Amino acid sequence: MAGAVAASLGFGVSGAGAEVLTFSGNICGGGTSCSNNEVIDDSYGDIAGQLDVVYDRDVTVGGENRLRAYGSFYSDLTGVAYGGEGNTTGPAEIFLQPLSGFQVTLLGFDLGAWPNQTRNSQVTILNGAGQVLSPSTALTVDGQVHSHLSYNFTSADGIRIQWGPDNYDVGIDNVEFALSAVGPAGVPEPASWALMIAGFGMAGVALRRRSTVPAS
Ligand SMILES: [Ca+2]
Ligand SMILES: [Ca+2]
Ligand SMILES: [Ca+2]
Repeated sequence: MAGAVAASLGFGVSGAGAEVLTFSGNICGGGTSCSNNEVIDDSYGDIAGQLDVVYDRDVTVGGENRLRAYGSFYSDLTGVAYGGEGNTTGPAEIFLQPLSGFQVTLLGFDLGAWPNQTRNSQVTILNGAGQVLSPSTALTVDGQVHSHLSYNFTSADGIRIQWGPDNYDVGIDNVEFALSAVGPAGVPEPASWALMIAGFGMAGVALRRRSTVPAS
């Protein structure tokens, strides 16, 4: 059932391929299509047992954990998520929170500006523990051609995408990420031990070789 729902939302459940949040389809009102400005379902993007996607229109205000959908007019994007209902104090956030045993890799996303106007915003990427992976970066988003940002951050704590304070006239789309299993912590498997021992042996060879190089 979860698989069928996920498939209908346009992303896969497993495998090596990237997942993309396109903010289109039946993702509002508990699984129906979105009117402009309608709240996006909390469940959109979630993958049972693997990932919870958490939306927040303003990380500096408690609660209000939602983003809203808009059909068009954010540059050349179709089906966009935005944060504010008017101006917000802080940035909006999409938190890609892997469940136990999984890690998430953020690959990129698009930003668009509403409507036909250049807009400014700031983007910060953090991991789930709040450590900054990409510091706050000022962006000018063209009103006709969207901006694409590419990343390659992986964390089992999750990835927080924050943009704002203008997250009302700057919307987000095509959030691309990949999920992968985290290896079990603790005692390595025998095969891993063999690899580690081989690795130590090679490190020893490298050290011996280096030590034979005459000092200059
Ligand atoms: Ca969710
Ligand atoms: Ca909030
Ligand atoms: Ca879209």
